[in-house]
Amino acid sequence: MVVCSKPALDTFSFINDCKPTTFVSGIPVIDLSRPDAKTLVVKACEEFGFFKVINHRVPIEFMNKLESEALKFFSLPLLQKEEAGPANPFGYGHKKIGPNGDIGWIEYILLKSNPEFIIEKSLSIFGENPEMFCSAVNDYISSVRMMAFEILELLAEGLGVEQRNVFSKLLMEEESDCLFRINHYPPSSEVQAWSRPNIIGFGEHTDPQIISVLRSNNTSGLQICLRDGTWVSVPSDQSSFFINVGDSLQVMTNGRFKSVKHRVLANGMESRLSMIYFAGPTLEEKIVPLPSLMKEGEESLYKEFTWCEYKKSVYTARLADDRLVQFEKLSNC
Ligand code: GA4
Repeated sequence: MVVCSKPALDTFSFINDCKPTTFVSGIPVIDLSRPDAKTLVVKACEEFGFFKVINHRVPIEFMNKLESEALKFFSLPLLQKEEAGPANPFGYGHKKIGPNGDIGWIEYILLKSNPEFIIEKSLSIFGENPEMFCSAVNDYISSVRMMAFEILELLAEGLGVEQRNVFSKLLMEEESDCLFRINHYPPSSEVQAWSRPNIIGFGEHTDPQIISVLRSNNTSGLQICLRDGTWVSVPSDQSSFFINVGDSLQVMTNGRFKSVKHRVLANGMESRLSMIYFAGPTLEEKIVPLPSLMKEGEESLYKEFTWCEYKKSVYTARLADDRLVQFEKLSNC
């Protein structure tokens, strides 16, 4: 668990300037078994860049098993957690997020999502007994990956694109750059939450990939930013998934969908545990608007770039930076 002495807390950021409204009914909820799911996902991506998914067919046992393995991992002594390697970017990290000075009230493990990589990391952490952790992560990822395919195919259908797998095929490539992250936000009551409310767990940012699939335990903390700039709290729901539109999908839809700015506050009495699957394409993939989505005469809002180029710029930026700006055609950057 992250141990922060009181003076160390001064280096963390706090939110003072927002009055989040909790809105339970406002967040789009998509029942994947409904025949109109394809229309609803498109609407949700246009209006929020974010939605909740129910009836997803990911077995609850996979979610529970991974949660309990993750909690076991985070309760290990710091030295053993560090056996997973420092998060540069893959491995175990605490407080530091990314390479450019962002910090949060958090510890995490960031992994490539392919089974070989998971086996390697599990071995370095758990030595002779890596099986439980390894199988929990792999079972969970393979099931969530199928759901991600389904959602991306619904999106293509809802957008009226003939090629149903136009987005999902990007993740199906063997070399696709999908990541998996488990975040643990320890209780901030340890450091007198009453006097320092709203500690930033994970600062505001958009996800660079196509979509991200998030599942958390029943501790709230996630907030999304609406189009009008209002921050709203997302009520937690451990049996559902939350989908974020990422920067790449914004570009592929030529701005029709917007990647959602989000953040996590760690001001609770209980720890928050979240697991996020980041669906990215191969490094060589060109991130460009789908020609079939362009109306007659419509031009791309963005300069052409590959996922590899975008990633490079992502890792030279700060978490909160608007990283797409430099790829916009009208930009002077
Ligand atoms: C945000 C989304 C994913 O968690 C992540 C993050 C990455 C990291 O933690 O290494 C980044 C962040 C994320 C975007 C800006 C850069 C890179 C931290 C950071 C400051 C794994 C990703 O792909 O981009």
